[in-house]
Amino acid sequence: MQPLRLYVVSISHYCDKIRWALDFKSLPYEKIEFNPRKPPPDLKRAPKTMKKLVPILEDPNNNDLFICDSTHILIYLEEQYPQTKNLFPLNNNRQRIIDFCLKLDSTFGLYTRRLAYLQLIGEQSSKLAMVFGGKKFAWASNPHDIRSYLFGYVFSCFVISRYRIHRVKEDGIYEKTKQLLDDIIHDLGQKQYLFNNEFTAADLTFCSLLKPLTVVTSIVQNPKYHSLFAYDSRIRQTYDANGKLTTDPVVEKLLQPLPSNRKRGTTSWLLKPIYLIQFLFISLMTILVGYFYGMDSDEPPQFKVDESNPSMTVVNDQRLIKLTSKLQIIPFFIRYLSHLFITIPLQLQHINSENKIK
Ligand SMILES: N[C@@H](CCC(=O)N[C@@H](CS)C(=O)NCC(=O)O)C(=O)O
Repeated sequence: MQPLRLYVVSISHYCDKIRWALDFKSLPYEKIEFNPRKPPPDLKRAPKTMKKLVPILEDPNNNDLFICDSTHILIYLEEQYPQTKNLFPLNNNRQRIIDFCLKLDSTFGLYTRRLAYLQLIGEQSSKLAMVFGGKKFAWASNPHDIRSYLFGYVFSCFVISRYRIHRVKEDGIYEKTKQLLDDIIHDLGQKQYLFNNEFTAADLTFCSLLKPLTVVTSIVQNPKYHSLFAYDSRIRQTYDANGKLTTDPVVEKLLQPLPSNRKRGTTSWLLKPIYLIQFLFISLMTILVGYFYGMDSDEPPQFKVDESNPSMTVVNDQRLIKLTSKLQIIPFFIRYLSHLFITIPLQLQHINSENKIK
């Protein structure tokens, strides 16, 4: 059997879900790093209609078939390689497990990603340099390097715009995430697994998509959710022996808890007037930008949904950023830097306020 080819971005929790499934099933594979700005040449062979979102699996043992969307990939692996360990038991619960995974992909996974980005950008945007340049540039793994700060600002603008991090509060993402976590706690009750009293794709999907919440202080520190993180470690210890070995060092570093929030009120009195001027300047810019460009524009998602099989549809929330002329770059940065300095701290305050993290 030839190794399967798995196209990934290393920080993606959806990609890690497939890495985990392939390891669990002991199927041979090679990972190919995907750069959205310069997709790997091999992907040119993929059907034009396929969404260029990873994970993407290419199977050289099946006429170089390409398949995307993590739960669709899990089902494919199960059907194509039935001799491997099972993730969808062949009983009444099979369809329920598939529906459960698809629902988590279209909701929970998108929410945890937005919350983790909000926490990273709001607390230390220079950490984003690690995500996008951590492998190429040594300085990128030091969030205190001035270059990381500058790159962090630039990347933050793209991430805020692409994942609409400035709208987390308005979209009720924190509340929806907590509701989902509460539902899972309720479903799990005293059970070891989500379905069938055995490890299934449902446990694998939930634990994979939970990972970004590791950096979201208000969730991790909430005693209500400790049992869920304990369930996640138990599942990983038993069923993801390779998880620790294969975790990307950048991801590892990124998932390390951030230093607790900067203490407020300790600013030197000499610096206070500078902060005040900065604050007034940014506030003014924010009002102007809001007036001219409409801060709350509610563009619909731009990744087409495959409607050929409605019961298998997966929703995505990314926006494509199209800067067609150099002239558009300036208003783009004015708008999203304003969000970075004004809106994002307010958004972070919203998710931290409940637990009163100081
Ligand atoms: N519903 C998809 C989600 C895929 C997705 O959102 N992939 C992101 C990585 S987490 C991606 O491809 N990002 C690259 C980009 O935004 O260009 C799944 O279950 O696989």
